[in-house]
Parts: sequence; C-alpha cells; structure tokens
Amino acid sequence: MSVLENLSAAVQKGRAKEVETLVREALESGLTAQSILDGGLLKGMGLIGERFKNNEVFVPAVLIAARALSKGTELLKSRLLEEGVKPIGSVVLGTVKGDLHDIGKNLVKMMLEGAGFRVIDLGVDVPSERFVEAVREHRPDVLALSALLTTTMGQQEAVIKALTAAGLRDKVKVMVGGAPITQSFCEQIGADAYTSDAASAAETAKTFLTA
Ligand code: B1M
Repeated sequence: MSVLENLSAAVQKGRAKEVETLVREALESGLTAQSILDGGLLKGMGLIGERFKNNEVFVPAVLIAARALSKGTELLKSRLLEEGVKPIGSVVLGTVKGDLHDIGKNLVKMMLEGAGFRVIDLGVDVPSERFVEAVREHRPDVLALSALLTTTMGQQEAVIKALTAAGLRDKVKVMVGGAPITQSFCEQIGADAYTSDAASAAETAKTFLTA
C-alpha cells in the first residue's frame, strides 16, 4: 500500500500516532501537504463518514477517527499555508440558546472540515445575537444551527428572524439539524436546508458554494 493509502486506513482506524508518523513520512518523501490532505487524511475521513451514514460504524468510531484526522491536519497546517491552499468556503456553526448538546454539532464540524470548509464554531447555548454578530463578522457561506431539544428547536427560527431583522438573511444560507428537526420544520421556519446527519450536512453545504 502507498503511504497515502496507509494514511487513509490509519484515519479510519483512529490511530492518531500512526497518522502522525505517516504524515511526517509522506512529507519527507516529497508529497505536497495538499495531496497528503486530500489523498490520505480526507479520503479516510470521507470513507468513515460514508460508513457512519450507512450505520456501519457508530459515534465513538467517528470521534476517534476525527481525533486522528486533527493530529494529521495540525502537522500539515503550516505547510498548507505555505502552499497557499484555501478552504473551499466557510461555515459558522453552533448549538442554539438553551441547548448544551454538542456531540452531533461536533460531528457536523468535523465532516465540514473534512470536506474542506473553514468552520467557526461558536459552541453551545449560543444566543441569536451572537449568531448574527458572527455572520456579520465572518461573512460565511453557511450558518449551521444544531438543536437537540424540543424546547430549543424554536431558537432556530429566532436566529432566522434575527438575521432578517439585521438585514443579513439573504447573505447566508441557513442549515438546520438535530434530532427533533424535520424537513417540514425547516420549511416552516424559512431555513434553506435540513439534513438528518453530519455527512449529509457537509455534502449539502458544498452545494451552496456553486448555487
Ligand atoms: Co440530553 N436529551 N438532555 N443530554 N441527551 C436528549 C436529546 C433526549 C432525547 C433524551 C431523552 O429524553 N430520551 C432528551 C430530549 C427530549 C426532547 O426534547 N424531546 C434530552 C433531555 C431532556 C436533556 C435534559 C433536559 C435532561 C435534564 O437535565 N432533565 C438536559 C438538557 C441540557 C441542555 O441542553 N440545556 C440534557 C442533558 C444532556 C447531557 C448534558 C447529559 C448530554 C449532552 C452531552 C453533550 O452533548 N456534550 C445529553 C445526551 C448525551 C443526550 C442523548 C443521550 C444523546 C445525544 C447525542 O449526543 N446523540 C440524547 C438521547 C438520544 O439521542 N438518544 C439526549 C448522538 C449525536 C451524534 O446525535 O446530536 O442527534 P445528534 O446528532 C446527529 C443528528 O441529529 C445530526 O447529526 C448527528 C449525526 O450525524 N445533527 C445535525 C445534529 N446537529 C446537526 C446540525 C445540522 C445537520 C445535522 O446542520 C446544521
């Protein structure tokens, strides 16, 4: 197997130390940071994302793979900057006000980063005003809102209303998700997209870049 194939396999197995070793090896062999990222790290993460989507692996495996992936990207960061690699787009992400659940949000973040987005993660319990400020400041392509409670899902609508009031609604695509969210709720509150899982969220975010 090539070093990139080994790297992809190590990410899928969540072997962080092996990922570090293989990234160093790949750099020493003269491969560019971009090719190591695309052909090794992101390839592995993409494959684990697919398997997660198909219920072949579960949350812990994805989180372990994500940790291994971030070990690799840490090592590549400075080289990527030198090579002038730009993210494909940017996303502001957070769990809405009153809601402390972040496992799903973190998976969405990881899949977005795996797809090449720069993600500005506002964390959990984020009030509408904070989302609005972040959209004004970062001008992201996508605003991604997570909510896990039936008592907090209404906050997604509050964020959309706050964006509209601030004159920013047409400047950003709004994606919503989380266990109680549905397609009809998405349409009802005027969001641009709903996806049921993290891998689909990243795929859908990409479609907004060319739209
Ligand atoms: Co909470 N909790 N919890 N909880 N918790 C649920 C959600 C609940 C269904 C449990 C239950 O009663 N059966 C229930 C909600 C009921 C309801 O609203 N109908 C519940 C409750 C009631 C509560 C408290 C109110 C409990 C209490 O204190 N009485 C409390 C609320 C705290 C608060 O937020 N203010 C609470 C607290 C907690 C913990 C802190 C203990 C912990 C959270 C830890 C953390 O996140 N760091 C917790 C947990 C772990 C859960 C369960 C067990 C698991 C949630 C989870 O992480 N799932 C959950 C029960 C369950 O789901 N079985 C439950 C795994 C995760 C990968 O899935 O987040 O759905 P999920 O993300 C999915 C998709 O939804 C999607 O992608 C992911 C998969 O790929 N997705 C998006 C998520 N965001 C997306 C955004 C997108 C697209 C897709 O685009 C933007």
